[in-house]
Amino acid sequence: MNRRQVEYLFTAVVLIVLIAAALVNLGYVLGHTQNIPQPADNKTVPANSTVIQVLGYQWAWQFTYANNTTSTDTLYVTVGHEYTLQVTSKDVIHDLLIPSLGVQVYAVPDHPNQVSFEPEKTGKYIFECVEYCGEDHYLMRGYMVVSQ
Ligand SMILES: [Cu+2]
Repeated sequence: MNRRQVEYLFTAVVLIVLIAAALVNLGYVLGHTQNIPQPADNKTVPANSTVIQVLGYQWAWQFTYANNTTSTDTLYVTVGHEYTLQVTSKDVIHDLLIPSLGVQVYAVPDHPNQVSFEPEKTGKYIFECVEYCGEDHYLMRGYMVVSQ
């Protein structure tokens, strides 16, 4: 084999490896994204869902409930009831993560995002901002209290 043939062979082998890796990865991604809600159907509030307004700001989370009461850094919900969080921000981009629910939603100024969920177990669950948003970013955390 001359030098040119070796280069063709090397290029072909690399291409085959990359295409194979891409196909494996694509299969994995398609197999694991079936149940993720898409942003397009993320603007209508489901029937029987209670809306809670969520405002992120440097550096706290404020929750406003249907009866106009508010709480800061603690989210109060009831088990077995469906909620819709409408999330926005007063200043910079924040990102609300509630790991126990698998809920993560960006808080973007002038661009409300929403996510719906139904807590299934009572307890106290941590939530936090997972988008670096300034020097006291680490303080943007609190608890979701799920009561009976
Ligand atoms: Cu933040």
